[in-house]
Parts: sequence; C-alpha cells; structure tokens
Amino acid sequence: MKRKVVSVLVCAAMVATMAVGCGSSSSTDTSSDAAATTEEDTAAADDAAATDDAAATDDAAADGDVITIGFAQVGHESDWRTASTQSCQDVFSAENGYDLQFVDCDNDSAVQLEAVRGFIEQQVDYIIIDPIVSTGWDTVLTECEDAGIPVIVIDRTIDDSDKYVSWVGSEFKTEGLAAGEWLKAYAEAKGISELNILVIEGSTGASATIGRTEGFNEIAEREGWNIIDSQTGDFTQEGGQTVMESYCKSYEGQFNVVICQNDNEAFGAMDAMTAAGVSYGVDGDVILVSFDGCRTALDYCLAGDINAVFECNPMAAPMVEEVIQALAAGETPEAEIFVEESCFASEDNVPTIEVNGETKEMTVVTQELIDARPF
Ligand code: GZL
Repeated sequence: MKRKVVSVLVCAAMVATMAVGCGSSSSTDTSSDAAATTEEDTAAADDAAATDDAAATDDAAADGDVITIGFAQVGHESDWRTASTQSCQDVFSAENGYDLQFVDCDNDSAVQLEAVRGFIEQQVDYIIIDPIVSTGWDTVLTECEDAGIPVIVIDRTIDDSDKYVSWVGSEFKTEGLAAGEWLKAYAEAKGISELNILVIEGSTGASATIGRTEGFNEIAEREGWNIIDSQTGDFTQEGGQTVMESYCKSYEGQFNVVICQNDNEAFGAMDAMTAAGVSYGVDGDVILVSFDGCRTALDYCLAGDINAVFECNPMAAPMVEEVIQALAAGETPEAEIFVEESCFASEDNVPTIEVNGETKEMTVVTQELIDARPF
C-alpha cells in the first residue's frame, strides 16, 4: 500500500483551530455583571450560529449539494478524543456544505456497530469510523459496501477487513519504538543502569494499545529491561489513577519507570504517586512517559513532571476531507495516510533518537510551543 505523510494540511488545521482558540480567549471579563452579559451574548451567538448552520444546510440541500457524513467516534475518554471530535466537527460543518451525523459510541463496540448500521439506514453519503477495537468489522463493512457507502477509517485500525477506502492515522508501533529508544538514551545520559518498568496500557483491543505495547516491548526485550507489570487503564485518568494506586501498593520501591499509553492515564498516575509519596519526573525517583501530546501534558513536561511525551496527532479531518473530495472527483485516494508527529522532552539531554532507520528530533518543550498547540 502506498503511503502519504501529510503535514501542510495538519499545520493549516492547527493554525485554523489555534486562530479560533486565540479569538475565543480575548473577551474574558471578571465582573459578575459582565459575565452574565457575556453568557447572554454567548447564548445569543450560539443560537445565531445554529440558525446559520441550519440555513446553510437548507441552502445547500436546496442545491442538492449537502454531503451527509456519518461519524462513529470511539467516545469521549480523553483530551485527545475531544480534539479528534472537534477536528471533524470543524471540517465537516454546515457552512462547509456538510451534514455531520455524529455518534459518540462511549467506548462500546456494540453501540459503534449499531451506529454504522444506522448510517446505512439513513443512506448517508460517507461513513467515518474510529474503531474502538480492531476486530469484528467485516460483516458491517460488507453491509456498507452492499449499500454503496464508502467508509473511511481514522486513527485506530481495523485488522479483520479491508472493505474501506482509506485509513488516516498514526503509526502506533513507531510511537512505542520511539518511547523505548528515548528511554534507552535517557537512562544512559542520566547514568541509570537498571530500569524496572510499570506500564499502564490503553484500552484492551485498541490498535493504539497493541502498537504502542508491541513497539516499546521490542526495545525492552532488546535491552533486557524488567517490565514488572502491564495493566490497562482504558485511556482514562480514572483508570490511570486506579492502576497506579495498585502498583504503588504492590511494587513499593521496586520501580523507576512508568509508561502511560496516553496523557490522561499519566495525569491519574501522577495523582496516585503523589498520594503515595512517590516522586516522579526530572527531579524524581520515577521516569514518567506519556503518549498523545495534549497541551496539559506538555505543561507537565515543561514543569519537569513528565519526562517525555510521544505525540499522536488527532487532526485527521483535513486529510479525510481530501479523501472525500478525491472520491467525489472519481479519483482513487491513498489507501494509507499518515499524519506527521513529534516527540517531546522536558530536558535537552537526548537531542535525537533513531527509529526504524529514521532520525527523530526530541523537541524540548517551551511555553511558546505549548501556546501554539491545537489541543
Ligand atoms: C490513539 C487514540 C487513543 C489516544 C487516547 O490514536 O486512539 O485513544 O492515544 C485515546 O488518548 O483515548
């Protein structure tokens, strides 16, 4: 399968999102009256926007131009997920000529399959799926194919069917490999000879979990590291805290590395370690690593609480729109489209890492970088 790495559109999407974000931060008032006025103004603006959206859809529908899209999203479990949803809502808006039928599947695979079948019944023009788990898809994708509805998969992968047009997302195994190569170099730079590692995995069966685990464990095995335990925190802050509380009780004093497979799990793990009196981060006893790269995680990285964050870019929607436009033009879109991603660190003692024969830069987090982040 040909691959395409897209960075320009991601930057454009980021700038667009940032511009919107920056604009929305300019009118904060402190007085209660002003706040009430702002609240009334905001409600009025929301009503006006909804009216405009409906009007735009009606106009486009009148022209027969509106493109109806069914989007079955994983859920709302993390900051990353919120940014992924926002990216799709920003691109597939009424003013852009779309009617987005969005379903938050709340991390429930049965709900997700039902949502896709609902889109078929609605006879939408396109279906976007971010698959909660990577298996159990061939039957419903065959139903989409029989209904003549193109399916585009984003983010996580589907491993038991190829009945979809394109997949847009990240290389999860590469993310895991990068974390392992950084940890090796970091331990050497710090003179740490023995690594005893605890892992808080993502949602069981999710390709992001499978890939990150596979990549990191490949390095751990090569280096002879001791992975003491590895349990799922389900990509949530609550899950990360619960697992880390258990780890602090079961493995007190036995570990010096915690790998969290997303930012929200890292936030929960931090709370649990703080409560247990375990120090972490640049000046702590435990090296803390996360995946995703949301703004809050980079804040913690800047503060030295999280040692390194390996980005997973949620801004897939601009590339999905490219796929839809190619299909509409009778062209064959790329089968796999990879978004560009960075690796972030709190310190500058590991400038670069080698992953799959490619040199990746470890970007030291600054406030300027954080301010420019889209999520
Ligand atoms: C990865 C994505 C994962 C994120 C988590 O692409 O599916 O799911 O890493 C999210 O934050 O919950």
